[in-house]
Formats: sequence, C-alpha cells, structure tokens
Amino acid sequence: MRYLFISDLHLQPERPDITRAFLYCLNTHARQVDELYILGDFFEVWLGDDEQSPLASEVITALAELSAAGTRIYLMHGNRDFLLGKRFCRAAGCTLLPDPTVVKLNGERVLLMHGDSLCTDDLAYMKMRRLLRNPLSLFILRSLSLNQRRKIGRKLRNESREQTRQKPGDITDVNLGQVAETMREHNVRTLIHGHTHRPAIHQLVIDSEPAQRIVLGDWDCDGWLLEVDEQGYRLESFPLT
Ligand code: LP5
Repeated sequence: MRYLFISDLHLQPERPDITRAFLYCLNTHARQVDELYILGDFFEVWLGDDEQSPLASEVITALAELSAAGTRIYLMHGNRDFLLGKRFCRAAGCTLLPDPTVVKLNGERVLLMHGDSLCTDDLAYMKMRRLLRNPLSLFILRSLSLNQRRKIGRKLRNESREQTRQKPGDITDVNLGQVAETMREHNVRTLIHGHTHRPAIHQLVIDSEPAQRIVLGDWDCDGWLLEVDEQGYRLESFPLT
C-alpha cells in the first residue's frame, strides 16, 4: 500500500500559491496513493464549519473529487484548525482522526500526532491548549457567532505571534522525554507529526531499540510531502513557485 502525509499547509486566501501547489499535489501524488493523511494546521485559521469562503469551497470540492476517485483521506486537528468538524469532513469525503492515532502502515504500527501536545516545555501554550480544547470550552466557542469567533481568533493569533517571537527555540520544539514516553505508551517505533516546522527524520533509540520520529514540514517557501510504501519513508520538499 502507498500513503502520503502532509501537514501545516496553513491554507489562506493571502497565499494562493500554497493552494495552487496543494491542488496540484492532490491531482498528481495523491491520486497515486491509497491513503492521504493531513496531520493538522491544514488551514491558517478555521473558525468553524459555518464559515463559508471561496477557499473552503475550492478545497472541499478538490478533496471530494480525490475521495470519489478512490483515495481515502484522513484529517487530524492542529492548533489552528481544531474547530474543523463533521460538516467539513462529510462534504470533503474525509475521516477525522483523533490526536493521537495509531495506524498500521504496511504492517507497522505508526503513531500519528499533530505534535503540539509534545511541546510540553512551552508551559504558556500548554495552559492555553488545555483551556481551549476542553469539551466545555469547545461547546462555548462553537456557540459563539462567527463574528465573535473571528475577533477571539484574531486576538489569539496576535498574542501568539508576539509571544512566540520571544520564546527560545528549544521551548517551541518537542520535549524528547515526552516523545519517548508517548511512543512507549503506544508501543510504536515510528512517530509522524508536524507542528514544529522543523522537517527531519530523527533516528532514535528507545529502550535499547531503534526508533524514528518523522517531522513533516510547513508549506511556506517549499511544500513538504512524506511518501510511505514498502520501500520505506521518504520526506521530500519542492519549491512552491
Ligand atoms: O501555530 P503557531 O506556530 O503560530 O503557534 C503555536 C502556539 N499558538 C497557538 C495560537 C494560534 O496561533 C492561534 C489560534 C488560532 C485560533 C484558532 C481558531 C479558533 C479561534 C477560537 C474561536 C473562538 O496555538 C504558540 C506556541 C507555538 O505554536 C509553538 O508550539 O508557542 O503558543 C502561544 O504562543 C501561546 C502563548 O504563549 C499564550 C497565549 C495567551 C493568549 C491569551 C490571549 C487571550 C485572548 C483570549 C480571549 C478569549
């Protein structure tokens, strides 16, 4: 079986080049695989499935076409689009995966995550995440008007942008102890995640056994794809222009 992984596209009207590259990728690479996995921060900000925009319609139509052509599509929430819901998934022909999820890729158990929950040294973010992602907050957020959500979303983005600039690099990366503990807990030797925008394949040793952590890249100057088949894992980038 062949699989394709992407994350952190941050689709937004201000970056039509990213949308173009994504649509190209759907019509080429994604048509040749059995399953496509989108591991979070697919959109720059998603305020709820009731927000209708030309970008959202274009993306939904393209995903639905891919799904109808036979590629199964799986979507995981990121910290920017955790309000993506059932309505979007139904229209786009995607299945929403919980974070974390273990899948079997050609017989190997592989752990999939967005990656933000592994950044446990970023205490301010972890606090904000706990606050925003508990079921009561989600219920309240979803019941606000689109305008109210837009205002809160903008405030959070500005505050986050300001604070992230001041945080040392190691604080905004994953905590390696947390990585090992999470992989142990799920009994896996391979973890795939995004979020940190530091694409790489890290070879690890966990409990004296070889393991790997594959970090997907964000789409900005380049686009990033992880292709998986019987030959192994290939992390590739291509220029967006
Ligand atoms: O995504 P990235 O890399 O820029 O930054 C993340 C962390 N920041 C975030 C916040 C998002 O960028 C913005 C959220 C978008 C809104 C989603 C839509 C839903 C809106 C709600 C609708 C009602 O996730 C950043 C991490 C970084 O990753 C690296 O891991 O550091 O975390 C922060 O910067 C958090 C700050 O440290 C703490 C912010 C406190 C904010 C207080 C603002 C109060 C306003 C709330 C009003 C209710």
